[in-house]
Amino acid sequence: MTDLLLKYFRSKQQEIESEKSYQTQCPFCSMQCKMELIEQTKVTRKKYTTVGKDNPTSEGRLCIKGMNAHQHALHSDRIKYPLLKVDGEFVRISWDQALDIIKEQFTKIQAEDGFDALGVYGSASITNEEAYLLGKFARVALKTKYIDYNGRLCMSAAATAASQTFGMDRGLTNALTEVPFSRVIILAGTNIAECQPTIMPYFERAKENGAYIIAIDPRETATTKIADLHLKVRPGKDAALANGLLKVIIEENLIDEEFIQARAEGFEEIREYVSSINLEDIESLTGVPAKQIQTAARIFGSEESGMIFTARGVEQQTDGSAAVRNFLNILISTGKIGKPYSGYGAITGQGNGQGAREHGQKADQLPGYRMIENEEHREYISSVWGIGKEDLPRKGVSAFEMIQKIDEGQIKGMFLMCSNPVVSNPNAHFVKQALKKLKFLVAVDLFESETARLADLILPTSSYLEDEGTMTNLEGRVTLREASKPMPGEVRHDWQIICDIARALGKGNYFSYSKAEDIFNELRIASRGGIADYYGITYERLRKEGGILWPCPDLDHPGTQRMFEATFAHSNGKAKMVTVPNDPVVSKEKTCDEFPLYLTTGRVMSHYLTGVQTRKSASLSARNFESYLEVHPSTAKKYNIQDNVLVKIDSRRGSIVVRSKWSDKIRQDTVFVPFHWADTQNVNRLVAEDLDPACKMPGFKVSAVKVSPVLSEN
Ligand SMILES: Nc1nc2c(c(=O)[nH]1)N[C@H]1C(S)=C(S)[C@@H](COP(=O)(O)OP(=O)(O)OC[C@H]3O[C@@H](n4cnc5c(=O)[nH]c(N)nc54)[C@H](O)[C@@H]3O)O[C@H]1N2
Ligand SMILES: Nc1nc2c(c(=O)[nH]1)N[C@H]1C(S)=C(S)[C@@H](COP(=O)(O)OP(=O)(O)OC[C@H]3O[C@@H](n4cnc5c(=O)[nH]c(N)nc54)[C@H](O)[C@@H]3O)O[C@H]1N2
Ligand code: SF4
Ligand SMILES: [Mo]
Repeated sequence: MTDLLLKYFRSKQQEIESEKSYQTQCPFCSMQCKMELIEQTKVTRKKYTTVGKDNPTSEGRLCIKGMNAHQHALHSDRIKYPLLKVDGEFVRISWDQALDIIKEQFTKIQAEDGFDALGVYGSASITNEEAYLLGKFARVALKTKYIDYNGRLCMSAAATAASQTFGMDRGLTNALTEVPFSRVIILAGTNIAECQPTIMPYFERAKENGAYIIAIDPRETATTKIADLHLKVRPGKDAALANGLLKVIIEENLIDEEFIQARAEGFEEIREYVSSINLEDIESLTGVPAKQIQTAARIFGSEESGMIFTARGVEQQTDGSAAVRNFLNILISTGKIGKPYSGYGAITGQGNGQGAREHGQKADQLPGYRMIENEEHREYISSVWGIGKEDLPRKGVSAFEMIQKIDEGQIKGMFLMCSNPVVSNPNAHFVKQALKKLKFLVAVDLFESETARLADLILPTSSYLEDEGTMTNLEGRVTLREASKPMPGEVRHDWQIICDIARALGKGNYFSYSKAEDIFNELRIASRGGIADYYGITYERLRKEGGILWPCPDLDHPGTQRMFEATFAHSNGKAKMVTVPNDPVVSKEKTCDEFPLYLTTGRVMSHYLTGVQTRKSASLSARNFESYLEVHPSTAKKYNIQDNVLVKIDSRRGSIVVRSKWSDKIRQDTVFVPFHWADTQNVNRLVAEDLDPACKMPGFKVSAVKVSPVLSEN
């Protein structure tokens, strides 16, 4: 038998004619798991296997998305040549033709309507080098103030909150290795088990070590399962819930008076505010029993170390940044920051969600987390770029506001790189109509996404297997994504495309790089002395050390494991606490007789964002091939909705049709729909366009809707 097996394996091995392997990192979430794609060429076909590689963050683990990422990258639908829309159909053209057309159209639009008639829409799924270059491209090559990116819909609330409270924003204040030793952990509006699956062992180890875990989510999820206490909050009520927790902590004297005195300001106003509210009101606002609020507050207040993590459940709200600040108030009141096993984490979303928010893709930002309206910052960056300070545009507007400017006719042309706003922005009908008004839209993508389909010109770009560059993961650890697979067809890297267009526009001398590392070396200088200082990080060090946590100001700096040990980043060194009202400044949509249910939106394990990539993967889409409505059985019965039938969901903006999925894990006043599908299943057709005034985050997590069966029984 053993001989037979040996013979069998040997014959199998002989079938393999050659084997190649490619080192890379997963193109999806912020864990940036390192992995290797093994390509075996057999007589008749190629076989691909992805394996995890050891590294300080994911420790060699991979989730199902990483394992199957090659399925989209190798898919026959990849765009391989520039495509021009002629009479409504895309036709193949050469790069020279594409660049000529861009030059002609961009020049014409700007000649007629000024530099700011062009907008740039970027992404946090591109490398640091590309994010940096796109910001420079908008300001130096196009001279427009209008640039923003999809991270606005993702990390902007947490980033604003951390910047306002701490004086700077690095997603996790501590390395993940501290999590297993923390005594109490709050997971607020985060579904790490499905969204960053390879992070879970850190929390499981914490639990084994006796940590008490508190989850805050309107639904029971794979993440809330690991919690000792689940606060099943009503959507959008996190700020009020945090006030309830603060009230108990302050009134039961579980605060760290010494820490507050030495390290923070604004505490007394909070003490005063919470003494004016009562727990019963918080209970009726949030739907969380007062007893549970007391238990959570007492445990969090009395343990010696503790951490709070937030993600989009808390943040994608019209008061998202304020709600996060209220959780930071809890952390500071109890002195649980800047110490071992204590700290804050905004669980970053996209692969380069951290790095791409630091180096100038944001409307008001310059590289190294510098600000475009700060005169010293303008001076420094214009000298790095070799332009006059007065030639550097001023600040523009946020991602969704750019869409509004398109609708109003102020922005006439757009350069879109690595995003699918028709599916990802709120009020999807409006977004589609607005984009159709553009005189000229260029989309750079791997595929003909729903938005690329609206473009006049699509430029084909390289995937994670082909495009080398750095990515900064959720810890703030800068990593080098090796990539060596040859590009298919006439595909070019995002950074090459930016340089090619700059050259066509006569700005080539500012964009003469021969490889990603050249751009990184310029970024190091541009970020030097800034908040997000990458100066001490080099490709050589990244290869040797496997990743470095910023800030890293010089070549022998080891990187920063834990933030705020001695001071916060405000000029007086103190954290700024702020009173957060129960009711937000921009009121959220309320349920009413016509729209009696709260709709909240989010993700499933097997799909990624607007699904353009994961819907191409057979293994992933087989797990969830269509969208669904998660609804409590008693709610479903009330509205005559059977399990597993088509349901129409209406809001004030529009309607969609998805399949019902009964679940007693969700609140009875709430329904949930994931956002990975397009067209008639695009949940953003239902979502309102109100923005958080501080950070311009849309309120993706609360809409008022009604549900009805598509086919009634009789
Ligand atoms: N599988 C998968 N993984 C991903 C992604 C993906 O698309 N698919 N996307 C990546 C990106 S870019 C991001 S930003 C992250 C997102 O990661 P998460 O923020 O963890 O994901 P979401 O599912 O959007 O929302 C998290 C949880 O918030 C809950 N929630 C909804 N409304 C509220 C509320 O009002 N309050 C509270 N407390 N909770 C609420 C939802 O029920 C959900 O369980 O994931 C990253 N990882
Ligand atoms: N209702 C609702 N809406 C949401 C959210 C929610 O929770 N609920 N979450 C929001 C969040 S957190 C996010 S991050 C946004 C994301 O929103 P989007 O940015 O619109 O989502 P993606 O699906 O990542 O779009 C990326 C596009 O770029 C392409 N692409 C992939 N890799 C590359 C590359 O390397 N280069 C280039 N040029 N193209 C590439 C992909 O094929 C795809 O078409 O959605 C937001 N929208
Ligand atoms: S999706 Fe995230 S957790 Fe899963 S393999 Fe990719 S980077 Fe790792
Ligand atoms: Mo995101």
